[in-house]
Amino acid sequence: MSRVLVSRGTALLALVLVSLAPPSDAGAQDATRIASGLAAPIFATAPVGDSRLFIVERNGRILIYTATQGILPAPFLDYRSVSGNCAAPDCPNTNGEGGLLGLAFSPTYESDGFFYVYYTTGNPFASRITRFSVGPNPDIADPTTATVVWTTPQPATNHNGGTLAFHPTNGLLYLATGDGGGAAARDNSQDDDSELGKVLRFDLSQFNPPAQLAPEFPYYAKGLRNPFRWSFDRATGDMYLGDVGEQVREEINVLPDGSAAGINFGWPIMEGSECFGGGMACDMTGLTLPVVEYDHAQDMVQSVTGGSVYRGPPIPALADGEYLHTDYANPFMNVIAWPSSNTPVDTGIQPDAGSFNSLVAISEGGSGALYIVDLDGEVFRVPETRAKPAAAFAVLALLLLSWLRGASASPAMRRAHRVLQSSASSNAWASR
Ligand SMILES: [Ca+2]
Ligand SMILES: [Ca+2]
Ligand SMILES: [Ca+2]
Repeated sequence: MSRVLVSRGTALLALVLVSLAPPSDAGAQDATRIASGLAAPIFATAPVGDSRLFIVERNGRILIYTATQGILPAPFLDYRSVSGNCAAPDCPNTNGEGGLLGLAFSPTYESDGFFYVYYTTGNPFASRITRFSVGPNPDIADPTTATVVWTTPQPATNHNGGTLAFHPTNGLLYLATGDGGGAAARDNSQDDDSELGKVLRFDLSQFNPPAQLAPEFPYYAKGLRNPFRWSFDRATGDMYLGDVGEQVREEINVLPDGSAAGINFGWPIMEGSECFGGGMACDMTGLTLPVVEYDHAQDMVQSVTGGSVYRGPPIPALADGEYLHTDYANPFMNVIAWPSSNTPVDTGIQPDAGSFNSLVAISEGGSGALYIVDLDGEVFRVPETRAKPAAAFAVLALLLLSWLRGASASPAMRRAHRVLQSSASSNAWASR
């Protein structure tokens, strides 16, 4: 095809596209940026029913956001080493994939004021759960109430997991741990005597400080590599675990509520549905495979960020029960409607300001609204509407234009490559 023909074809196509374009609803699918300029925000949550959003900064602060006041000037908690509120070696240690990684409010927070944080600390490196209490001012926690609940040694600074949460009804605190990090630590995930690479459950009614609390044994589930972000479906109690892969696959795993202890997610025997080896025979007997897999090369992914099931007020953007999730290296906004479908659907959600860069959480506020946390300093609220037809139309238009121009990759693919390349060198959660 000659240059002239391409040019005419492109112009003709553009005319056709303009004439067929759907009514404009620009911005309808945009996520609202609610905060920027934060210091490495890594998670957000709130007590059920609370209108405030508690944003966790990796270096050891927890900030409060409200719709009317924005980020409150005083942090809810400052547990950074520079604050004077913690003493080494208990302060959060941000080496490798470490830091203050998770936050969970007591199911009875309104009456007991307890909240629990998960962080890496110390020298030698360790993972820890510590309990705090809110102070007389409901927007300020009391750092002097720090009470260590549980600690486990970490063989390396990567693969520490990052999320802890209370089951929506049974009162137990759940934590998912990574394999510990480094090739030598992989076997921890299948070792029934190691707390690493597991889902652990804690019965806090048995907590008697200063003695630390042991998790349930045998552990609830095993065979995880680095389940950095996971969440409960608050309506069903099912656990959705994003498990960061090694060389070829990223995983979304579902652990149905009420499952007996002993679920084995397969690492390092399997990476996704492929044999990994890891010095172990590839025997799939009794293993639970992921419900969704992303392929590193084909899907331009590197490090899954498990998200949340939408159970908020009815909105057009997300159907009740859809699970929104993403990837640290390729910030897509996909949903699955498990268990009826495990085929990811692109929501087309984009930010209204700033950009999606290094997404480390899609988590729930107190009403069930979802928030997207970007480690580069931004936090977004998921929009109430989404323009599926417009998004589909745009993709179709881009594909047609690419074809006419003879391009080998779509703009979306090129964007994915660019994001992947720009983040590869600093991607803490995609360690290999
Ligand atoms: Ca580790
Ligand atoms: Ca697995
Ligand atoms: Ca950003």
